[in-house]
Amino acid sequence: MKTLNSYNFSAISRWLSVLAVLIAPQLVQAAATWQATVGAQSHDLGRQALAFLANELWVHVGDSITWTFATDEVHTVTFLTPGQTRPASQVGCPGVTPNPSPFDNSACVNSGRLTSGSYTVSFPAAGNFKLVCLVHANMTGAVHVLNSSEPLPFDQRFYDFQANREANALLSDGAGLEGQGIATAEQAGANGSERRHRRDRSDWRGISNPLSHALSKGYDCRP
Ligand SMILES: [Cu+2]
Repeated sequence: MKTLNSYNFSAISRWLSVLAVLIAPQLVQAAATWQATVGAQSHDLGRQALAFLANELWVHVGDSITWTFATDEVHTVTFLTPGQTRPASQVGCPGVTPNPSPFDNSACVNSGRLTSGSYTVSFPAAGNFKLVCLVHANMTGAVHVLNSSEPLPFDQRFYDFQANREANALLSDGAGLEGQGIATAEQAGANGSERRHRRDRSDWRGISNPLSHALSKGYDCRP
């Protein structure tokens, strides 16, 4: 015969299992997918911004970033392994890698040459990773992957704001060259991008405080 105590115990343990199921997912930080864009263009297609927008992102281990392509100019999203010689865009890693692909420096990841669609890369390990476009030598970006215990300095809204501001700046750099042909305007975009990256050239490896690093680079943290 069951005692009142044993009924209570089984009822309590049932409730505890239900609570565990309800609470556990809240305790595990959900992996986020961040959004970024590859390049931008003026409405008349005459000016191209050759840049990753936003150019630099901080994410957590396990997060992904989806890069959207929406310009007539072809670009790639490529992560080379340390020391890997930069291949031609038609050659790639060699080749392209599946969408999505993980990147942790151990194997090259490459979207291939795209003008539309999107490409997603996940980041299973902490570290600082350089992003390149194999079509445009000066078109680079950076992804800082932090452990989940570390706070992220910016949210998606900030990156969207940053991306817009950067695109406008690069496209207006090219505006003065309108009428001299798309190649010249593209060059202006490349130069704009180069200027920006020269400012960014301080080595970002081993950053201990990403926020102050970002602030020191003049990022406006109040979108
Ligand atoms: Cu490019």
